[in-house]
Amino acid sequence: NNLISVITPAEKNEKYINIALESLKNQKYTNFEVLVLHSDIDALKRVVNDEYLDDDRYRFINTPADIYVGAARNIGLEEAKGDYVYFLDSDDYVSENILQLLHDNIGEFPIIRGRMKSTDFSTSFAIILPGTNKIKMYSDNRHDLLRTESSINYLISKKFIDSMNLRFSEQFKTYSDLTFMIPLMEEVEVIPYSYEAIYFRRRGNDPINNPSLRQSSLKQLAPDLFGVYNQLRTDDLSEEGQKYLDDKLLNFYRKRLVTEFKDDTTIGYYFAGLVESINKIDPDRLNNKDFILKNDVKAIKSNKINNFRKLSNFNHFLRDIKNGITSRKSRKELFYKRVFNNLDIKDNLVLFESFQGKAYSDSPKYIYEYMLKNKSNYKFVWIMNEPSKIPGNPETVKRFSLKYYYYLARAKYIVSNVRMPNKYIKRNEQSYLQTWHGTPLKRLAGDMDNVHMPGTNAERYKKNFNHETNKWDYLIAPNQYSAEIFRRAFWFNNTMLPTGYPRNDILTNQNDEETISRLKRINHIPTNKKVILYAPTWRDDEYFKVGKYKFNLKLDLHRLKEQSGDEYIVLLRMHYLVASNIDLTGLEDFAYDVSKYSDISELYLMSDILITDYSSVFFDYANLKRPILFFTYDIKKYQGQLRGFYIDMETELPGPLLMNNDDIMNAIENIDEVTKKYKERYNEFYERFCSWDDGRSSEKVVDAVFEK
Ligand code: C2G
Repeated sequence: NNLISVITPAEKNEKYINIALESLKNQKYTNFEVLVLHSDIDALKRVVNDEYLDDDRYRFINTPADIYVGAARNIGLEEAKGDYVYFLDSDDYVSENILQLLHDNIGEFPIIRGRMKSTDFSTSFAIILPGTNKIKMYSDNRHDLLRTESSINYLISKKFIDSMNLRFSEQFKTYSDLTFMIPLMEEVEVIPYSYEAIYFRRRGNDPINNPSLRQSSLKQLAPDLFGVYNQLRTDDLSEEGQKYLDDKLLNFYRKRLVTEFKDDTTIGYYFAGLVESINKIDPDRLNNKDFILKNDVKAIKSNKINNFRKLSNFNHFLRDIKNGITSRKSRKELFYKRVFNNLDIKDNLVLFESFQGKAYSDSPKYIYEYMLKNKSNYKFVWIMNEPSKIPGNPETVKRFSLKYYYYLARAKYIVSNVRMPNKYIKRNEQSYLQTWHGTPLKRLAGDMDNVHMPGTNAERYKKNFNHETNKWDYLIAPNQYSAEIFRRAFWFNNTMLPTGYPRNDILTNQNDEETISRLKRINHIPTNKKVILYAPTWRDDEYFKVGKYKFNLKLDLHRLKEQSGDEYIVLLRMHYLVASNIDLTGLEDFAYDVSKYSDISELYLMSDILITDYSSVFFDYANLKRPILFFTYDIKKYQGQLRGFYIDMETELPGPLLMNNDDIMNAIENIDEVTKKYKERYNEFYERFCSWDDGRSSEKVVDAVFEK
């Protein structure tokens, strides 16, 4: 019965340490010790659960500050008393049979590996179905196991390590695992791999504020990779080892550096290191590689940076042309990048967009209308996918049309309420005003732990988001609460405009009978009944396809008609991302689908009661001080799994949480009582979220952003 030493460096991952330790506590194989390493071990112990502090199998070891993970693992190796060592990172966790399986199957081999799984759940433990413990043997192809570039999830004989005097190189922040694993692989012929022994790697951390090593900047990764490569890539290395390293270097060049070199000013930083490493590559390795790569390698080897820079620019030009020939979409992008972006900026040109060109609405609309009246020296262009009547008859362009790209490149000002496409290249002379589209209730961007939207994952989502927010020069904050959240969740360091929302100006300035009945008249909404507006949000995990979400109507409209049809009519307003059509047969003259109605602010004005859920609409609606009901039938799932909220729905909302149709019917029947009951909370809510909306928001924003 052998002792296993689990070595767990815990620097910067304090948040997850208890989960890692719990996964060890539950192990079927109990003869282990855990070496937890941290540079401030007392601070770490304060967050570790008592049960581990009281159990002497867990050893907490202080390390010097400012050492890299390789050095911490070396300290672990010195201290380990086990017959085997096993590296577990403190932000990951393992299945409860992992030590047992690895131990049972290592036999006479010096090393064995388990399987890796990525997860972005913070605590869940996957249930592993019982099955044959399939073992696969890696021999000539053992370097394939290093696709993860990692030393985690191997059970390794301690004697074997000691006999080789094997340690991690300590000078590299990233890639140090290879300095341990490559020499080790030289000394073994076969590595068994267990399919059933599962190690969970956490995804979904914030790649901007708290990057994992793998997510380090290219400025860190590239020199480290060159250094590790140079150290290991000797002539006595086996053919497999040499091939692994050469391919790693070439792939890194192709996948990461080539993209970086689109901006040719970055080349200088990497060039010397690149030359040194590329010179060591076996020329035969290039035989089956493409022509462009071969040419690049030749140019790098000649060590003339100016020649290489020219070649790199030319290659990017060729790639753009090649893409431009193959599709109309890329042809437009080619014009955008290579032609329009080289034309002068037009200083008086403002490009507006609301909800990706789907509507003439939201704060961009109100900023525009203010400018139309007060700034005659500007030219305005609206991004509109469908023809639409807009005051002042501005030029409109369809999103992703050639003209769209033209204006995207030439407008001095960009005003939008949602993210621009990733390919938007922000020019230095441009001013980008992001109005955003709501006070956040659901966790946003950098604050999200999990991402359950289709077609992306937490890391990619956050990186893309950060790429976007870096382009924002101005961001509007509707209230102090949002300003604080936006700074953090959007990684936003530019000018925050504490002005309230331009889209809410109308709620202060035109909350009068005349406007309301005029709006009702032009929209053919009966004026003799009261109006209930139902405006729910979208669900990340219910969708037809990327960007097209489903909505399952849970509100019983037939029952509502039965009960309150004499007094009320209902306006149904789906979120702009929802693509479901709602069936309203039998509900004529009672329920109206206003999902296509451009401006929700006008719907607010027309309605007497709002029903919503986790949508930011209630923060705006509260400006009107009219009753709000929350139809939160799926709050558990929504709050727990999908997003998480910034405020406590139970105690901070200006109205009741209603879980079923009975509650809804009841609340509507007794709306005056509900209003009375929530009066005080409503006032507090109003103070906190609506007090910046003073009817002059558009004016303040325009004064701050545009030339006098
Ligand atoms: N909206 C609408 N109709 C709905 C829901 C929302 O017109 N049925 C509009 C409102 O202007 C609302 C905005 O879209 O303020 C944002 O909607 P949310 O439901 O809050 O959802 P989301 O688009 O995810 O934005 O910081 C805000 C958050 O990012 C929420």
